[in-house]
Amino acid sequence: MPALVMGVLNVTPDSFSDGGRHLDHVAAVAHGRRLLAEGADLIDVGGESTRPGAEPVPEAEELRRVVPVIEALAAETRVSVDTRKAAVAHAAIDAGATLVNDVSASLHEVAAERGVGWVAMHMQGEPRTMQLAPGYDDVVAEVRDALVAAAQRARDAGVTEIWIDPGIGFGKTAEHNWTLLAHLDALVATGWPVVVGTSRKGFLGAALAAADGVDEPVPTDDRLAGSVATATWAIAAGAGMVRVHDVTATVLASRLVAA
Ligand code: HH2
Repeated sequence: MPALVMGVLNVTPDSFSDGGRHLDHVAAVAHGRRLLAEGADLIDVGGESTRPGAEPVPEAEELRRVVPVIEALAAETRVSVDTRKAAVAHAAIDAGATLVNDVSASLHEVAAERGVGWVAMHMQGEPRTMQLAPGYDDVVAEVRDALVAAAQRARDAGVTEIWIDPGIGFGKTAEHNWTLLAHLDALVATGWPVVVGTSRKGFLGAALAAADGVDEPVPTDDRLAGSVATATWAIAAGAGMVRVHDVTATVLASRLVAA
């Protein structure tokens, strides 16, 4: 079966690649429908940017951003909620979300209580400060061991659908990101299904610029080739799901790898 493609829908003013584009609920739902028409298997709705340096969003504001959008889209497809807050996860589930995409890897009890799936993503530190000085002795082993421990906690709490995600760009240098991608097999070998999100991230902007011989990182909208190449790489290494902004090309890539 081809790897699942999770389409990103950020209902935020400040997300690094699509911030401000879908703040209005009507525009957000329309964009979610477009991602579905492009072949997304599920839509990941988020109301708080977790880009490096981002300030936390108050709970009421995050609820206001995501709940109406989830309500509309959940009638048409599977929806995950990208949040670090238990109250937002609960409200999203009430609105129809069936997967908690948890960049804090701490909401497994919500998933257990409500009988929904859970993505445990690895992050060193928190978004405001995570890129100041990320450090590991052995990034692959440390990320793997933290994720396996989180998955086991969730299983013990009663969650039945558990995904692990190395958290590309979350408290990691570009070199950490590339090392994790090069050794994704170590995550796949744990037996827990793996999600990977590289889409339009900064390390791709830098690598694409270097490939072109320029100093300035390639802007987010021009990172398609890097996003699809790394999603394809992740799928070939055994990832079961990729989280992407550019759905059409990634769905084709996923089908090609399966073929
Ligand atoms: N990356 C981002 C957000 N959520 N969730 C998972 N499971 N894995 C990821 O790699 C991941 C994620 C960051 O990307 P984006 O949503 O595009 O930007 P922002 O955080 O600025 O809204």
